[in-house]
Amino acid sequence: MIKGFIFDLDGVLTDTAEYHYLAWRELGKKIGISIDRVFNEQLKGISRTDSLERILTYGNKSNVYSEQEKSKLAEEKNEEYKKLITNLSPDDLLPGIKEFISELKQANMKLALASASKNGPTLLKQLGIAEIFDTIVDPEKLSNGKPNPEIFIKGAKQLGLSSIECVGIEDAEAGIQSINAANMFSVGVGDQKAMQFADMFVSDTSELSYTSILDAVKKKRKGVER
Ligand code: B16
Ligand code: MG
Repeated sequence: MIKGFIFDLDGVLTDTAEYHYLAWRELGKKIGISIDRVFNEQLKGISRTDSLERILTYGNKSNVYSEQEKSKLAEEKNEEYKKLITNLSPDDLLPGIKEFISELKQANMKLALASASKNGPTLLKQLGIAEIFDTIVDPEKLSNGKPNPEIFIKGAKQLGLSSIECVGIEDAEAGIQSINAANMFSVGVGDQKAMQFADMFVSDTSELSYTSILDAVKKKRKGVER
């Protein structure tokens, strides 16, 4: 029986991916690495420090900076990102999210946030949904980022639930891998190819519905029992 829903943030609740991209592109310019939107796809769901490593590898500069310099670069990117999200408001919730969350709350579902973003708590406040969430997994306390299942397993634990009692919702390939490895029902939003391993796929957040997800969970579990 499903009792909780665990959400990714960027790409599911709101579209901050564009701002992450703009901030990384800006930093890239300063260090002589040019990145585009295609490359940026690989950074979705990936932590700030791991994103920087990927960018440096991509630009053949992985051995150029000391650890201290790298943390300064990551900090610079975050300052730029924070500037870009200052005006984020409840109007920036992706289509249908407000209604979907109300539907879940009416059905007494517990809600957790499993975002790799250290800006998650601030973003939930700005989006006006901080009070609705029961818990937020702190990405600073994780030993492993997505695709490792740790973040979703912790989300379920913090809700006082087991993995099979939860549904995870993601827009990144690494995120779907993380949910599946946590032994949770996975719902993928967005690009069908990137979401190919999700248990259920919707192309747009406006298609998210509690009843259809529940039906899909039941269908999958019946198939397993057979
Ligand atoms: P921050 P999610 C992720 O959010 C983003 O997809 C990823 O691009 C970003 O690098 C990561 O958060 C860390 O964000 O720099 O704010 O700590 O998709 O896991 O909600
Ligand atoms: Mg995401």
